[in-house]
Amino acid sequence: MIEQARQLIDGASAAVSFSGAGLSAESGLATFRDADGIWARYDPAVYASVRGFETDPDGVSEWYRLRRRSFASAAPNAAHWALATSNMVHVTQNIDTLLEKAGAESIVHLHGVLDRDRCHAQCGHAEHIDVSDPPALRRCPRCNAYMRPDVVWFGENLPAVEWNAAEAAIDGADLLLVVGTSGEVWPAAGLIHSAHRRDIPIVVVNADPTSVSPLATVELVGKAAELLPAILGQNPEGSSIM
Ligand code: BV8
Ligand code: ZN
Repeated sequence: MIEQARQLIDGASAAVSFSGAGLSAESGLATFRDADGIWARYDPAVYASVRGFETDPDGVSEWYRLRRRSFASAAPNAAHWALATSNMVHVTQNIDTLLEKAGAESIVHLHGVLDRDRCHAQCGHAEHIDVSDPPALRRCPRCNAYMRPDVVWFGENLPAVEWNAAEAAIDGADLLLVVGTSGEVWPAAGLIHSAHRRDIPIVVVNADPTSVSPLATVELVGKAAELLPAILGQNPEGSSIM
């Protein structure tokens, strides 16, 4: 299976990676839907939704403050390094910047990033955040609405620029590498289905089978930090075997 995956990837000239929380799990960042995942402790309908924030802006801001601090100490794992040294376009649902830290170039964050705040009233004001020293709930200096993490909450549209870039990447891809996602969040998950309709090879790397499994040309069940270096032709330190 690893050999088959490697051959498919070696034969591609416009491969795209599509990743979720499982890519960053071995960097110590909790996933969403695993038993010890974030949503097991915090209901996403409350903590990652507009209604949740407007009901309890301080509680949601404090939750993101905790997550920001945990992001500050996280480092890329071998899976990030392996992806970074491939010349793929990286479409990710993750709001961490571990792919950037591993030196990956073309990255599309479908659900935003955690090192930026924006005005909740969308007046246009946004600020970079030092995740090692995250601020508490505060007002927008321009229009006085609340500032909130520049991430996409349930019930919010995805940013048009990123969505269009992701669709264009999938439309031009000749292979899709899906890593560490349960494929349950839409419209992001729909990108995997679009690739499947285009009949391009889909390599899935995931710790468990998911609803995406039937779409896979090859599915490798296991840890991304072990499997990605193997199928992208590097040893775990990230240097090429070739
Ligand atoms: C929208 C950002 C239009 C913030 C997140 C009913 C049916 C279908 C859809 C809907 C529905 N009702 C509502 C919807 C739409 C909704 C949705 O999809 N809901 C689902 C859950 C039912 N979507 C939306 O609301 C989206 N917006 O549709 O806009 C609109 C406008 C107005 C009104 C209505 C609609 C916005 C969705 C974005 C939400 N934002 N997060 C934050 O992060 O704090 S969601 C969150 O889920 C993250 O972004 C995360 O990335 C994403 C997906 O989760 P995964 O990354 O896949 O993580 P998960 O834990 O699920 O899976 C991890 C996998 O890794 C597991 O399979 C595990 O086995 C594997 N793994 C673990 N360890 C490893 C590993 N694999 C390899 N190696 C390991 N070591
Ligand atoms: Zn504002």
